[in-house]
Amino acid sequence: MTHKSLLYFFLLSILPCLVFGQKDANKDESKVPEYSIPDIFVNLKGQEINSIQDWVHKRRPEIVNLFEDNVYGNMPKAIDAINFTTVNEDKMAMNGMATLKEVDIEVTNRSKKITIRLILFIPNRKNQPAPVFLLINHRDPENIDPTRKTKMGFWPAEEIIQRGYAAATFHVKDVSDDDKVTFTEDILNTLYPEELEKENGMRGLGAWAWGAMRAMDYFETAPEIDSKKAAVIGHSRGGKASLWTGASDPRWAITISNESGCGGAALSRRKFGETVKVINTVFPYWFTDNFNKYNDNEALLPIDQHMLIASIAPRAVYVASASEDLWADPKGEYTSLQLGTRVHREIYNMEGNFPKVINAPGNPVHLPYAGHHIREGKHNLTPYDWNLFMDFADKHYGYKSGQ
Ligand code: GTR
Repeated sequence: MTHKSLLYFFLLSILPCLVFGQKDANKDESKVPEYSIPDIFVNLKGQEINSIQDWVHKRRPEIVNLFEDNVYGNMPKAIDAINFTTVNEDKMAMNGMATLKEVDIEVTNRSKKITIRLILFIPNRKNQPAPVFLLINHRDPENIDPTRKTKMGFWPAEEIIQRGYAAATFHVKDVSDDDKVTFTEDILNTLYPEELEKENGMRGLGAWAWGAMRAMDYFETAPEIDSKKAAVIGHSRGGKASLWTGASDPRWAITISNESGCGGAALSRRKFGETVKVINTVFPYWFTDNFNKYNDNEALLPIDQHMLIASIAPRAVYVASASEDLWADPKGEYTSLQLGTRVHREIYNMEGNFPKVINAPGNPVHLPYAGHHIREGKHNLTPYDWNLFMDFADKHYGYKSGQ
């Protein structure tokens, strides 16, 4: 790591402690309050949901709307034009292993434009369209260096290519800066300014998910990519956005959340580690304004995060945690995965179940429709995590590495 990225990393990790005191957060299981969570299988009209029909037409759209109104904000659909321009191509990238494409995704709405730079490595060995992993990158751009002079474990693009997958990523700054003040730049001020006026309007995390969807728009046009085998992945705040992407856009075959915690995979009602109030106070620009109503009032939420996972069904979902990352509540993430994937099992009759109690580190659980692992160590996205995500994708796609 360079000095700059070390400093960035350091500031990112201590900022919440300075502002809100991670030390004061509840990290004691015995202090988790009694809570009861909303039932996935009963809709707002009180009807029982027990068929695929009802899930697809009644309950899933209702849940996605509840998340829009109360958590992540409206997801604008209006786009007047979208254009893709390859601005750089290197057919001999990574010592000939891959083709690098840097693609400008230009989106126009009401004559205003924004551009997202997609970085994409495609394996050269393949003679069929490659399945792809898209990383929503919120960390320093050197983590996704297209020149590969800097290589970071956060995005081990060489390993992804070696395993036969295309490696794609974009920086969230292209859609909405990860900053209290400047988050409105790019899509919010330019394409959808009306969102900023609404109490349920799009904010930062929603904008990042919107950006991931535009990458999918590109994959659908790219002959080298198998867009039906696309995984969206994010770490931490990026993992909150990746879950929201997979929940609201059914084009993703696999949705992966790495240590996404509060507002991501973890159940809000457990109040373990980061809470709704803390996250809304420290990051007021991530969630829609309505989410503030639930500060210290989680019981009032018409949803909890297990329903975000449920909204991904029947498509695959993977939740990963780290043993020392109590701020993100590994148990809350796991419980939410167990509960949310009831839709896979009970509506879609998919095989396999998660163990009752979270497995120890080193024992990933890879079911046909969902995966989980807990890594020994601290909050981070590492090659260890990536390799497990690829193991899961191999199995899920029935796809052999390096094929
Ligand atoms: C923390 C924040 C978490 C998580 C994390 C990250 O400061 O409290 O919700 O998103 O940042 O993105 O690494």
